[in-house]
Amino acid sequence: MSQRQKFLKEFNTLDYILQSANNIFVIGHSNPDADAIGSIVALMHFIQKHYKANVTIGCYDPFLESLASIMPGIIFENPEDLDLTNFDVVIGCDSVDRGFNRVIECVSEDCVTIIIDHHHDTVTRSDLYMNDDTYSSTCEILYNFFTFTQKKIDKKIATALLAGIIFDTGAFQHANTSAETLAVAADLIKHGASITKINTALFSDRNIETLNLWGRALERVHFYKESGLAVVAIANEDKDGYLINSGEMSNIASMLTTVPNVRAAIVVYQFDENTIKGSLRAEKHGNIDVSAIAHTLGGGGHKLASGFTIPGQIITTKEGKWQIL
Ligand SMILES: [Mn+2]
Repeated sequence: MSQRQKFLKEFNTLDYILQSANNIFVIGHSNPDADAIGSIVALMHFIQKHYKANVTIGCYDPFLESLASIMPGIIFENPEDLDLTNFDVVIGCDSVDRGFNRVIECVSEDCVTIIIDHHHDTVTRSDLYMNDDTYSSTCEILYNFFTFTQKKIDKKIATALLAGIIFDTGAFQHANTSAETLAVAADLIKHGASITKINTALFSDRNIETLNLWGRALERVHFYKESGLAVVAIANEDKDGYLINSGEMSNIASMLTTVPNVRAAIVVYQFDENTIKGSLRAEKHGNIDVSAIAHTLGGGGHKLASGFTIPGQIITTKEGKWQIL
């Protein structure tokens, strides 16, 4: 593992920029996850608490309502609805190639651009650049900035940061969970963040019907040791008349990637009578690009999360195997 960057010089500059800024826009990536949302919400609260600048947060997609119980009253502005030339500072948090890259093309010439990220393959660049993939999450980098300034963290800030950390570490199960990550989480709990409330919010879309379906599906997951792939198919008869929701299926795939040695998971399911969908998720450090697999089936997405839709039927054989007709 490479040496972790401390960003002390950058943090000093960032603190100075925030002190002199008037109008700041903080943006998370499209189709935002809890790290993108947690980081921009935490940064908004921190700026409002300690600096005089105006702060707007947003994303090209809406706020996840499932997180409203832990981050109440949050409203995202869509950059398309804003005059981006009004901002003197724009900050992109987490996976900045998915949204922030578009924002920086529309800002005024003297606007200061800032990136805080933990994705090694990022191509978007900025005036002030803090990106290091040895951090579990963007929220963990932000925590270090907040403590560097010696300005106070309150319960709202701690909750938003811990939500991002819990989400990006798969609840502290992925290999990106370092001793530092756990120390940060412990401190955020001391500041009032609740692991229980965060976990409930992150997994609030689960219900008994979903869990029953998961049970039937999980019984038959096949793990291919050589490739590190976990694969499962859900045929019509497994659904027991239950109307499948695609989000639930991608949750199964995500959960499978938290199992040790699983590098990627593929969940194939009968969506309706003649449509099969697939949900693919890769473990962050597993070095598998699942979008390449999805592409071969006409689908798409990202390296870590993608999907496809094909016509056909999943047939379960007597031996408990399955095939697509
Ligand atoms: Mn992240």
